[in-house]
Amino acid sequence: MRKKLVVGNWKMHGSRAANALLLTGLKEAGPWNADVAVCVPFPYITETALALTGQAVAFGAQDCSAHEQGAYTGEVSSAMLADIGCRYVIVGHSERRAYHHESDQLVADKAKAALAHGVTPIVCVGETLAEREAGQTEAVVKRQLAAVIHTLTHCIGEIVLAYEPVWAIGTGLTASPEQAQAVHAVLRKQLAAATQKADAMRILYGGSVKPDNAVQLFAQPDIDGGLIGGSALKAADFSAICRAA
Ligand code: G2H
Repeated sequence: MRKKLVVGNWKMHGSRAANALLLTGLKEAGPWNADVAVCVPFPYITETALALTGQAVAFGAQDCSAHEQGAYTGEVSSAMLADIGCRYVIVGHSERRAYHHESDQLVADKAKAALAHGVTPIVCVGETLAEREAGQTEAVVKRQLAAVIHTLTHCIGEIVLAYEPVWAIGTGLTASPEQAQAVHAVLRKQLAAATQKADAMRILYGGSVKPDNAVQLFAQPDIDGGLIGGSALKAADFSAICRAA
């Protein structure tokens, strides 16, 4: 039995004042049966860590460099994330693939760098609407995951995978539980061909998860929790989603 994991992806939202309110709300609402984490903008990680001291809510970042260290202006290494206590880092979110032209291989290299420092990468895969309509969903997510499997080899069992159909992100459109489950099953089968740990690995669903659709999504056999964007910005909504897991 896999323990569910719910991760808040704050994206580029927040301020010191707003974060303090949100984190206080979460502290009051928890604990939950699921594992819970928040991935926050870089400048707020340390303050988030302090606010969550003694709480069963982990924290992490939304991206990391594939490089170890050096002259990479603006980059943040996974060693730095480990140094400040990050448990997770999101890599390969579709917003980074689309707006920052991140390739499948770069995403895989970032996941490898994170694991090298004991930070668990939450690797995102997902198809665009055009790809879904062209019947390419399976091929696209399998290609994205294959790069990670090939790069991590025996460490693949250590990642968290997140399926986020691009057409469902921040649009209010959600994949139906059946649509999501079908892709999750494909991904788990691909993982099973690569590692004996596949059955223990968590595959999260992301894309307009809300309190009122979380229960049905999380009831699917291969959906092990969620990566939550918009609904992670309100303590009551995020907490309700955590309760549903
Ligand atoms: C997908 C998700 C969080 P939202 O990007 O990663 O965001 O829940 O707003 O669709």
